[in-house]
Parts: sequence; C-alpha cells; structure tokens
Amino acid sequence: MNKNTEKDSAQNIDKILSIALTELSATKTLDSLNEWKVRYLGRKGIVVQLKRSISELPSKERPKFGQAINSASKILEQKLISQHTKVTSSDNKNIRESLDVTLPGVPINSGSLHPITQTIRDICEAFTSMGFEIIEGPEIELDYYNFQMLNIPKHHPARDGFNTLWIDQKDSNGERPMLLRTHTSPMQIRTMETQDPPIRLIVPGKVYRYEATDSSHEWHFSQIEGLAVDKDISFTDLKGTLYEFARKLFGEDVKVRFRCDYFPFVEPGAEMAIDWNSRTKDNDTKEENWIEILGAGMVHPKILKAVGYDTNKYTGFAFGIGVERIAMLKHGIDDIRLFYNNDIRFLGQF
Ligand code: FA5
Repeated sequence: MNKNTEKDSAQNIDKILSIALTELSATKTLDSLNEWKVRYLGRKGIVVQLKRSISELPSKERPKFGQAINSASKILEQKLISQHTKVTSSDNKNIRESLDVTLPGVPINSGSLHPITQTIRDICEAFTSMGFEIIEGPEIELDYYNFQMLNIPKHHPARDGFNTLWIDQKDSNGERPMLLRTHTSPMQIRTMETQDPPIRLIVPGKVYRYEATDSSHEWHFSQIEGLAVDKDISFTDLKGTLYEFARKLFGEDVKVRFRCDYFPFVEPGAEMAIDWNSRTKDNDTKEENWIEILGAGMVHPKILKAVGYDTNKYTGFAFGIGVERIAMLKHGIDDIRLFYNNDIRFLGQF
C-alpha cells in the first residue's frame, strides 16, 4: 500500500472539513445556512462527490477513506444543527429589536355579507316583526306546483311571461315535469296543502328565468313570497302590510304606488312600485321614477278550493317581492348585473 496516497487523502478530508466549519460558523442568516448545506451536504455537494471518488482509489485505501468521509459528514451535520439554532434565535432577536410597538397597526380586511343576503335579512326582519314566519322551498320544482296548481294550466298564455328553464328529463308521457322555479309562488300551494289557516309566512329564495339581462333584469334573481290566509282577510290588509314593509325599509317618506296587474293565481291582482327619487330624505328631485318591486293580490278562490279550504270561511293575500330591485333602491344602484359580477371593488362597499 502506498502510505503517501493514504495520508494525502486523509489530509484532503481534514482540510475540507476545516474550511467547511469555518464557513459554517460565518453564516448569519437562514439563506446563507441553506446555501452552505447545499454546497457541502446536498445531493451534488462536496461530501457526495468525495464519496463517489472512493472508487478511484486503490482498493486497500478505500475503507479508511470511506470512514474518514463518514465521520466528517457526521460532524458537518451536527454542526449544521447547532448553527441553525444560533441563526434562528438571533433572527428572532433582531425581529424583536426592530419591532416598534408604538407604530399604528396594519388594518385587517374582513369580509362582509353579500348585499343581496343583507337585503333578504332586512326584508325578513320587517315581516317577522309583523308576525310572519320564514320557510324555504325547493329550487328544482314541479310544473304541477310552479304552474298547474297556480291556475296556469298547460298552454295557458301566462306561461309566456315566465320564460322557463326546464330540467331535461322526460316522464312516461314524453313531457318534462321538472323545472327551475320561475317564482317563489309554488310554496303557497305546498304550504296550503299541508297546513290549515291561520297562515302568515314568507319564503325567501332564488328563482330562474330564461331571459336576456339588462339593467333591471337578471336571469336568476331572488324573491320573497308572502302568504296570509285567515278569516276576514281583505285587500286593505294586503295594502297596509306592504305599506308598512316599505316604510320599515325605506323610511316614513317613501312614495309607494299600487296599480292593477294580472296574475292567474290572484284576484284582484296588483303591482307595487316605489319612487326611486323618494327613497332617501336628502333627495329633493321633484320628478318621479317608479320601479316595480313586487306583484301581489288576493289569493284566487279557485286555488283555496283546490287545496281544500272553505272559501266561505277563509280569504287570503299573497305577494312576491323582487329582492334585487329593493337592494338597488336601498343603495342607489342603477344596474342589477353589478350584484353578480363578483367584482370586489363593488361588493367591498357593503
Ligand atoms: C311573480 O313572479 C309572481 N309570482 C308575484 C306574485 C306573487 C304575484 C304572489 C301575486 C301574488 P313577477 O314576474 O312580476 O311576478 O315578479 C315579481 C317581482 O320580481 C317583480 O316585481 C320584480 O321586482 C322582480 N323581477 C321579475 N323579473 C325579474 C328579473 N328578470 N330580474 C330581477 N327581478 C325581477
């Protein structure tokens, strides 16, 4: 065996170890520590390269050289751990020392409820304070509840007013019995089928219509249905309830307009509109700008009979409020499409 080669190799390792340890103790940050680790202990680092060079040595020298590399590698790993502890604790100390607790804090942005959710809550609160109960219903509805039981049989022209999104599943007659509800009114029937009067309820929920959008029309929007059935309920009760609702939402000075309207499930039927320019007290414009916010009327006796109510004893009123229109009026927004564009610059204002 060549004693000199063996000695040279061992000295070489000692030299590398000494340089590595000097460099390690000079590291002051996690980044420099990491660079050091890659240089010496990484997959392509100096220790791995030394291990690979074993095969180039005469076979007798290999075991000793191998042992020397292993013990050097262990020393480097141990020193790395202690240097890591040193570096991180001094990092923390630097952070602590550079922290000025007297500086103003950084504001944390918190989320808020969607303006339509807030409006639904405001409307629900207005009605629950008048004794109405809140219920919910399915968004995928049967033709039977959405139309037929509401006095809108197949081929009735009133169906044209509700551009319907049908569920593409046919029954044994080849007809599509299911749809995305076009209004919340089917819940009138579902409730009256299972409950006896007195009834006072509201139904918030999403509705869908296959129609082009513009500044006051969306293809999906929210409605809140209202239904009251009891002895001696009259149109005056309907008007009084809706006036009170408008005052609760927009204040005492709000201007409300009722006009006749036609819905097959009420008789007589009406629409209620609010003057856009009267919704805030500080608005002194004289001009009126009416926005239709709901359809309403006295529940048609045909419907009361169909659900098994005694029409000599009971009458009722119903209404369907467009929530987005209320939110537009409340916040002075002139384009309904803004609510569903998911633009945080708009939604962040509420
Ligand atoms: C109905 O949907 C009836 N079910 C309302 C009703 C209930 C009448 C009970 C009588 C008794 P209408 O299609 O007019 O009616 O819609 C009611 C309200 O929803 C409208 O006044 C309006 O405020 C809102 N609305 C209607 N279409 C849209 C649309 N495309 N985008 C946004 N809001 C709408």
